[in-house]
Amino acid sequence: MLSKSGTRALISIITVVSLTAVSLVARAQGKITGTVTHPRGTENVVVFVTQAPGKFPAPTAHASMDQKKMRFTPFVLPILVGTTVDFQNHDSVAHNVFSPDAEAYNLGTWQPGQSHSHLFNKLGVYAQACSLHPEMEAYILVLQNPYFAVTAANGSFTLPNLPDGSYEVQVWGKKVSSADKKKKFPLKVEHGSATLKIAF
Ligand SMILES: [Cu+2]
Repeated sequence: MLSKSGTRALISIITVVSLTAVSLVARAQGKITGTVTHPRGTENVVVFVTQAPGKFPAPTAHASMDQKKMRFTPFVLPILVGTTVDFQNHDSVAHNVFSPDAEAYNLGTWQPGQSHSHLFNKLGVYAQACSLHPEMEAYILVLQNPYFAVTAANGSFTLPNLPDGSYEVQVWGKKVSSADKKKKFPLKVEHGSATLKIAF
């Protein structure tokens, strides 16, 4: 028989062992990586799961789109529907933000150091423009689920961990034709892992 303190010690050892096991399992979680090859460029292409089962709560953390050195940064920003984006101005001149897409908004014009926010509640692609600097542009993609990534310059990407199963993946890029944007690529996740080659 164990004494009371012996039992308590044993329980804490079991707790530590099982917590370690849980974190090892989490670490053993695989990776979902891939590459996009497209004749018109592979950088700044959004790779996203078309439809994932379940409902995804709107994130409390805001995403951010900056205006810096007379450019929108990043050029393309994928977000989960329900996300608020903070539009910042880190230049020494005033900037404006508007979009002609979906409900079409104009957030106004504001000074360096200030920011304005917008909540994206509707799926779709929203071109971002500045009425003061017509050469400025960027895109916000409002998506159904949080499983998306933006390609690096060499076309590589890593998707967030997805539950095992079969999915369809699509891409969006400014230079990708509308026919190519409609193409769906199968993605099978097994033991948390998958490798995907998306070639056009
Ligand atoms: Cu501007």
